[in-house]
Amino acid sequence: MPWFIPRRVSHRLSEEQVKGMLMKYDKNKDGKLSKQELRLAFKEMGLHFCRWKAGKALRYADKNGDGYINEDEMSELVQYASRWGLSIS
Ligand SMILES: [Ca+2]
Ligand SMILES: [Ca+2]
Repeated sequence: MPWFIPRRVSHRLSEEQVKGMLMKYDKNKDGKLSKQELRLAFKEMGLHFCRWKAGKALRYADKNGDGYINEDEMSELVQYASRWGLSIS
């Protein structure tokens, strides 16, 4: 399946659900997602090219430029990442 065609998901996840899932990957519990944490999250959600996508999503959503996704920036991240068809594995 070409990577640029979003995978169809049987049910749409709400933004809150996706946020909750992503925050489970905050391994060091600092309340922010680093690029490594994001990459792991994407990988476990079944995304291909997770390293590349994590970098792209981080650059897009990281509004204050600190290299991490905090709670405020999470909405941007979720909206951006949802185009890739996130799913619960
Ligand atoms: Ca973290
Ligand atoms: Ca940030």
